[in-house]
Amino acid sequence: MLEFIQLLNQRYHLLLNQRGHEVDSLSYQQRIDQLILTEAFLRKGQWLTAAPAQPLQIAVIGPTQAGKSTLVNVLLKHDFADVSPLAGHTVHAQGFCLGINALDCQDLQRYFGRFQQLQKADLSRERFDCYSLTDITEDIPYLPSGVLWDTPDFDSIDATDYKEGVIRAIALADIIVLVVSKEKYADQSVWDMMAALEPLHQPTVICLNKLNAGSESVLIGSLKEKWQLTRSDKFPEVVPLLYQRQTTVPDWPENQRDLLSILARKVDPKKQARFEQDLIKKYWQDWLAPVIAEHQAAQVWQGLVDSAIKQALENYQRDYLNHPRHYETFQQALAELLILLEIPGIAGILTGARKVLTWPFRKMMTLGRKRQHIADSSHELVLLNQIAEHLIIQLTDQLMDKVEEAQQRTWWKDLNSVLRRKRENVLQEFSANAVKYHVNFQQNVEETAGQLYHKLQEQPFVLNSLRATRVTADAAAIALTLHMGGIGVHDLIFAPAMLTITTLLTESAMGSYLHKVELDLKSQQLNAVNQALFLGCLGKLLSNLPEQLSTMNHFNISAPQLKAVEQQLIEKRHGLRLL
Ligand SMILES: Nc1nc2c(ncn2[C@@H]2O[C@H](COP(=O)(O)OP(=O)(O)OP(=O)(O)O)[C@@H](O)[C@H]2O)c(=O)[nH]1
Ligand SMILES: [Mg+2]
Repeated sequence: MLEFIQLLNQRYHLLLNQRGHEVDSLSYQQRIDQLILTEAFLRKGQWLTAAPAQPLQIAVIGPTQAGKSTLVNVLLKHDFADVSPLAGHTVHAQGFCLGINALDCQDLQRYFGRFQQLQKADLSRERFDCYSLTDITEDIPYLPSGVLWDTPDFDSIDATDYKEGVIRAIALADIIVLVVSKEKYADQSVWDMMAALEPLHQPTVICLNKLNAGSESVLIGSLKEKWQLTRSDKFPEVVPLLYQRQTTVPDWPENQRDLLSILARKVDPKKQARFEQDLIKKYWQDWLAPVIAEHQAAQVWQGLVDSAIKQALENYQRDYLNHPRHYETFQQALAELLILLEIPGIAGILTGARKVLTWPFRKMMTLGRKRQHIADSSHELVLLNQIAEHLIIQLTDQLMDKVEEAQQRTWWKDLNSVLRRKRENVLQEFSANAVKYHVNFQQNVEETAGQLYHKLQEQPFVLNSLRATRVTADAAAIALTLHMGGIGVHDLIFAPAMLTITTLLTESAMGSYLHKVELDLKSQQLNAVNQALFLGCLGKLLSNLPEQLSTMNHFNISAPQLKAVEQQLIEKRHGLRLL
């Protein structure tokens, strides 16, 4: 799941960069933020799974200048964190280790991943993907042992540069200390953040900083209202911190001395897995909406391909299989039959050929060469290639229409370019496969001739009258010439001798059998063309085109890939069902 969230995040990033002007960039940015948070929270889960007994993590978070660093110093009773009147002063997550040693927290590097741990003094504004850990040896009355994090703000103009570090620190936290000043507590950014954090279920405390004496009850009431509008969990404890004109450092109230230790007892790392699910569940549909929209477009495309293929097959039937003048395959079977019969009357005519070709000529004429020659002169192949070309023209037109529609315009536009780019390849592959089909299908033609031959053996009268016909000999010679590459298949059909033979057989007692065998052959042919060429080649190549859309512009996460991830969500995670 972590990998999938990372992939989704990466695709959203690319898309926002590439197509920021076309997409709803605000909602894309929001989703990226949610994905960064989720990724960090899942990393925490992995970190906890690898080593469950981790020190408590408390993060002090809030908008800029709210007094986060000041509060960290108040809690630590010492000026460890740097404080400044300039907005966006803290730009790295800075951890202070209490009751534990920074060396015991080395494992945190696994959580922070590409973020590098540095000494606090080495943190620089040049590089944001760093964090620091500092040992605190003093005894601190307000804090349980663990790591107290000072974090950068999430609302200043520059905050986008170091947002990921803030989110990493926030997602890591077992306890959240939200610091807001009286000027900032109503800011949308604060409540957006609190809404985003709800599924993480972190015990929270709010520090209301820079208060004027006497104003706290009104502000706390207003805070509560905001909280209840934003979140469905209980309004947390508020610690009012009065503005200190002289010292610039407020005091932590004595009556809240144990507050953070009490909250620490509520932390239950065993619930992490369930909370991860809550988080993913909250956003899943929304994150995947554009992915699903691509799937829907791909389905529409599949529908267009399917009906174009269906149309192509109908054209093939109309213009070849059922066309009285174009259909040549059965004639070929008849030609094969004549050769099989080896009619005595043709012996003389064949002599010439036999002289050149060592007998038996059927063996000599290697199957492949003969078939290749027949394929080269095939009208069927010309027609099949025309049908494929027509199909692609038709689909290109339909794609143009789709580009005009409002839905998924870029997807269709890009698919159109992919089709243009791949058109020649598709046609070439189709053409090569058509030859392969045709050569292979000669096998069926020869089997059909074999069937007819056996049937003729049972019909001595027809056989004899065939043999008695002078024209039969001519036809056999023509058939042989076809084998040797002397004429094309199409010439065969129109050779008067062949026409006579066909008529003779059709009108004989073999007539209905002949008809049946012809229908059989056609149905095998229709099936072979459909499976090997239209579905197996054209259909497949065209259906796969959307996969070739650039991941710079499209999510391009396939439906099976998504299904596998959703399955993971349902199955794993300690038997809890998510979706
Ligand atoms: N006088 C006075 N100043 C305060 C008080 N609390 C905070 N400040 C001042 O407010 C300014 C900002 O405080 P910081 O603690 O640096 O605020 P921050 O939230 O860490 O700000 P960033 O790191 O920039 O996001 C500093 O100049 C502090 O001295 C207070 O109670 N009294
Ligand atoms: Mg600060």
